[in-house]
Amino acid sequence: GGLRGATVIDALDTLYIMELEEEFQEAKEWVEKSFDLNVNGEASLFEVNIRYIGGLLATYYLTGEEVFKSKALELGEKLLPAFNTPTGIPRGGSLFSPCSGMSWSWGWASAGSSILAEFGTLHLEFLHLSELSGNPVFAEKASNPQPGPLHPPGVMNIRRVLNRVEKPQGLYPNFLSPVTGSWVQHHVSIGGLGDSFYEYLIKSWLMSDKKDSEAKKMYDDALEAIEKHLVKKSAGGLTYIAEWRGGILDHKMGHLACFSGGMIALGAEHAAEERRQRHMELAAEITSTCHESYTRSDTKLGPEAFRFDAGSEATATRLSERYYILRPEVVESYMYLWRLTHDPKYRHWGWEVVQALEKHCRVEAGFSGIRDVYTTTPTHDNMQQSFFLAETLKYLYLLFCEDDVLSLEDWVFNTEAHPLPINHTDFKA
Ligand code: DMJ
Repeated sequence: GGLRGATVIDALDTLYIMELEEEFQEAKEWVEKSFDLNVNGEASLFEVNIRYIGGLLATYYLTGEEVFKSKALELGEKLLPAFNTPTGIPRGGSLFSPCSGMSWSWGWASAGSSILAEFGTLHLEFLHLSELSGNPVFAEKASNPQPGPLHPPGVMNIRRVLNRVEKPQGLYPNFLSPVTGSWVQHHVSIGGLGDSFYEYLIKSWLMSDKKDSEAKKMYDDALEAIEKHLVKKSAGGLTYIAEWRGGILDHKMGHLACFSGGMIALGAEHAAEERRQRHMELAAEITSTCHESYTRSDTKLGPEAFRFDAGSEATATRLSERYYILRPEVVESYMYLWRLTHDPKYRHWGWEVVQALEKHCRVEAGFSGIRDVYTTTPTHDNMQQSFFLAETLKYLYLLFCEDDVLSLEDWVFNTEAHPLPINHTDFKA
């Protein structure tokens, strides 16, 4: 698609971790010789950040090879104009053209609004860009560089805007005006459009070696509101997280929302005793519900969205929601839950996914998404999403590795599963 080389760059750290040396060298060579920042076409700020910058940064930290660091920094610089809005919050679907260094957004992407999961999923990478370059501009506005244009505010400003705006019942709606800094409509979701914003709050705190208490408080408050208003139990006893539309619940969970089992477990690890136990249970229950969405299908792969209404329990009710595009969120939660509990069921569940992928998604040239998980002879969509190599296969691999391979003590995974080091106090040394 528009993201030229996304699969190569998204896969770099997976190749390295899996010790696929030949393939890694080939990919590295591609980055050195063919990843031309000036002719790379157009991509959204979010995609460029999580795929290209995240992948390059992680590979730099794993290998120490300068080429990955310098390409990541170069890209970071080119993204800065996207922050040039009245509030400093990038517009939704912000397009970025490395050639001109300009950014703009398609009107249709979000009718000019900013999307929570997009502007809320920059923090981890941008803090590393500032740390690596010694240039505060990515994190905060640099102090009046003279001469030259005034820099827009960096990524820390996004939090300030979010802390100022009133949250309905403590919840964060998915669309915000980049002009006024207020919410545009009241749709709340822990799945698509919202998801990685919550993930980046708890991971910002972890990445700072637990110093970023503002991020932790924002995460705790957001999760409390989610528990209070969105967490529900179905008639059949399955725990799920519903969506919220101006106060009305939509009893649906997207595949994307299944990452939350892992996130809540990760946060629970570091919570006070009473919360810790409650959140670990919640994480395990959500993960089990997502597993049910897989086991209740004919392919043993889960649909894009599943519902808990009109008699349905963790199954898709609409034709348009029956597809599976090699998404990682369910195995992501298995990996976290395995590492944090060592309950062998998570490895069993992961193995079920491996077998289903082999059976239904493997094609001659790689793996493909399928159009309907509720048939034993699904048709392929002829697409191998870049996150399949970046995330799905990496999380499956880590599920069966020893805990010290990319230990959760030392690394946080960005939302595309690219590992970034936790900033231990002796990190520089
Ligand atoms: C990935 O690109 C990222 O994890 C993103 O945050 C949402 N999910 C997709 C894969 O499903």
